[in-house]
Amino acid sequence: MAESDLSQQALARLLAGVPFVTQALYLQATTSTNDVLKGMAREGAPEGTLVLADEQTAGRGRLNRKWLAPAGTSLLFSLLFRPSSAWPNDAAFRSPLVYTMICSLAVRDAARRVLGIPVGIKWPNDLTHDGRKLGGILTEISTDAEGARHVVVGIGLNVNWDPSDAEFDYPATSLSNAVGHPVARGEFVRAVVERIADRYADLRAGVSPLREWEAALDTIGREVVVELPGERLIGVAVGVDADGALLVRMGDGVRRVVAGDVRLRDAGAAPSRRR
Ligand code: BT5
Repeated sequence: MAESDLSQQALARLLAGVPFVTQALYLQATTSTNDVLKGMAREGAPEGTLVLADEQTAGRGRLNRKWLAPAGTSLLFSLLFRPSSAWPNDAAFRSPLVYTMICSLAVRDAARRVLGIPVGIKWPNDLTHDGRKLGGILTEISTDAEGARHVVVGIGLNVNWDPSDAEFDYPATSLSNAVGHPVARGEFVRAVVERIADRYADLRAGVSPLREWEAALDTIGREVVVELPGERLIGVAVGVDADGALLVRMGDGVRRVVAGDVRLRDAGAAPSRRR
């Protein structure tokens, strides 16, 4: 394998001075950055701890699905939030989805600013470019022994590899595919984390990301297929409610979808690939 462009020293240098980041740990290979950070959180790691790996042997998506990426090709990192109940709009902090929202919007901001490309969001946690999956977010909320909540957000982004032939549930792409040349991972991760810091500061000040996130969803206004356990819904996604649940208009009214996989009906993703 070619020598990685990231290292403990490089990461520390890149993230020095970025507000919110309190410590950054680089791992050449690990199981899952979410699992490592959850362990650190239990041991008292401060808010703003970041763990990044060049390779994961047990990278996870939602529902224990796998996140797969060849070593050194991607951005695979997790960030720790410790929401305080003293903050103004406490209710907003209780939903794990709000952290997914600010982090998705941050990736979108960074892609526009650093690379000049549009990134969409596929409800609830996928990042897309040109209708293909570019990355995903896994947000996990836990409670410490003392009862305090903490949130670990894991971000996986395909950067310098071509996943178009990979056997995933949904067609995939990468930043380098989107721009036609290799992308500097360090510069990109810094831009994403800076934007997360800004958006988290806004959240703490009581600004909800909900409507901006809704506007960024590829899904709205489109005919969608929603896969629920034992049920498949087909309808038009008309918006999200105050909790971020997807509202799908069907023949017999509007259904509220809290969890589930959503596919655009005309996206051409092969359902036969689903596990
Ligand atoms: C996600 O789950 O999309 C969230 C992925 C989060 C990964 C990050 S990496 C850093 C941190 N540490 C972790 O262990 N996880 C986080 P979900 O919506 O459930 O999508 C999972 C599905 O995406 C899989 O079942 C595959 O079909 C597909 N997939 C797997 N790897 C992919 C890739 N590199 N690019 C595109 N699709 C992929």
